[in-house]
Amino acid sequence: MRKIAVLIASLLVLAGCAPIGDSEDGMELGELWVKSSEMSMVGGMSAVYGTLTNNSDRDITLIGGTTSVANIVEVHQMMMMDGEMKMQKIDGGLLIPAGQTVLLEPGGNHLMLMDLVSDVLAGDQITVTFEFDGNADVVVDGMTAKPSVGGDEEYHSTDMGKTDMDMTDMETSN
Ligand SMILES: [Cu+2]
Repeated sequence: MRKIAVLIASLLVLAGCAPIGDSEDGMELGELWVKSSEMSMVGGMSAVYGTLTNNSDRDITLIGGTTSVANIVEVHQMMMMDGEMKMQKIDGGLLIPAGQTVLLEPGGNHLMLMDLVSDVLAGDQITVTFEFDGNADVVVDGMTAKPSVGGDEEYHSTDMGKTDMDMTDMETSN
């Protein structure tokens, strides 16, 4: 009986250790890209998309980021406001629940790059640091810029005056 008890005890120790190693580095980022568009010039804006997978057993929140190509990086969501889809900063960041994957995609959640310090042209490669609460920050090198395949719904407008208004709305929501 004693041998069995010892064996069970050591199995419990092994089982208890495994998830800890896993949660040391819980975030897995995939399919990352940055949008190139007519808005992605110096002083303009762009956005980063991809998948955020939380492999840990705890909740992790994307709270922001940094990149050499933009002065301002914010976590945004799309919201229906006054009958229109508009983007808005997510106060407190984007939650990625334990064991789940959250998408950053055109028309949905995205990491917003504003006040660009250099153009983001198709084929350019940039470096972005993702900042998390509950996980170490993740630096991604060589993120490629390409036009949005889903259209430019976030910034689409029928005239430039409308675009200016949307940008003002966005800034005042900060
Ligand atoms: Cu945005």
